[in-house]
Amino acid sequence: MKATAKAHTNIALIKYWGKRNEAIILPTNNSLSLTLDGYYTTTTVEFDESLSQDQFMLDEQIASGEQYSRVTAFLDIIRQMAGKQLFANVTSVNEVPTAAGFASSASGFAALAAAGSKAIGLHLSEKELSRLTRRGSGSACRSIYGGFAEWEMGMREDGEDSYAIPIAPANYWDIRVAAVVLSATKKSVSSRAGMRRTVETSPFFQGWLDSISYDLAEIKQGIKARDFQKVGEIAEANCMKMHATTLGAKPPFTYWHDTTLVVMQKVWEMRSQGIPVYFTIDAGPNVKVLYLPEHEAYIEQTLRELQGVTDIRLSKSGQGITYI
Ligand code: 2P0
Repeated sequence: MKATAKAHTNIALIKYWGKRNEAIILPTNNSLSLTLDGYYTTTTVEFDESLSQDQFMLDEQIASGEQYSRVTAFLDIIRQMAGKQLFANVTSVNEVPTAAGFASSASGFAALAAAGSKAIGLHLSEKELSRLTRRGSGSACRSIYGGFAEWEMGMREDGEDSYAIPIAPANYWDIRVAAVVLSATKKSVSSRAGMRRTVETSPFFQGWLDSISYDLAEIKQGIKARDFQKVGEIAEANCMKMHATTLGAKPPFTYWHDTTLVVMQKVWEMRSQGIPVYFTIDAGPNVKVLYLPEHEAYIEQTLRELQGVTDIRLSKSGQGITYI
């Protein structure tokens, strides 16, 4: 009744932004991501008849509050699926530095779903595992797969058709991502709250939704042809549209800081000099820069010299779920 799984985080190139059902996490649009090799969570789950409640150790500390309640609520789903009323010992170790601005919830829930479902004796297919993982955190359902993955939003109210599918494995194409760490630390609107406010109040939200099918079709063509310029252009434009929805919200908000714009402008400047380099930004101020290996040294050096940039973390395409 014990299992250990490792899952990597992912960066969305076509963003998940908006829910049609918050309780079971159903999105308003498909999204597409690249799983990253450097950032992962390793989780062990052991169901134990002698326990009277779940225990959750995160990075060698006893977790409480929202972190604990999200884990127990997720274990409840696993218990219900298995028809077993057993509590569990959960131990998670994150190798997702929060400073780099990657969500540990993606790797965290993917690892928890994989370890938890295996430990309790469920034999889930990858599709079933992705669908389960979605209930913990939406973006996590894409981390079941390595390389490029697409989360199909589905149409059903019960979420049975909302899960990720693999698009191309990690070794298909060596695309690199540099996470630009900024010194700014001001706490921003959480992605859950930001999504909700945007869906409910932004007149730009419909425009965002209307643009998704074109962006998805184009980026998938770009991936198929290994056309970096096409993939980069679409990913950057999609990110800009997502962030534009927040400016139209009531009250308006943005995840960008002054240094966010400095990095964006530097990427545009390098591009004007003929270097194929693009960016994407999630629900935070940090910028993720996309490039090909041959430009790594120059891009890293250029970004490091910017004022307000404290670190650059380089990453490659990563693997899907593994069991240890
Ligand atoms: C994404 N983000 O596609 C988008 C882009 C942030 C910006 O998924 O409420 O933590 O747990 O489903 O997955 C962040 O939202 O939200 C996110 P929940 P999640 O990666």
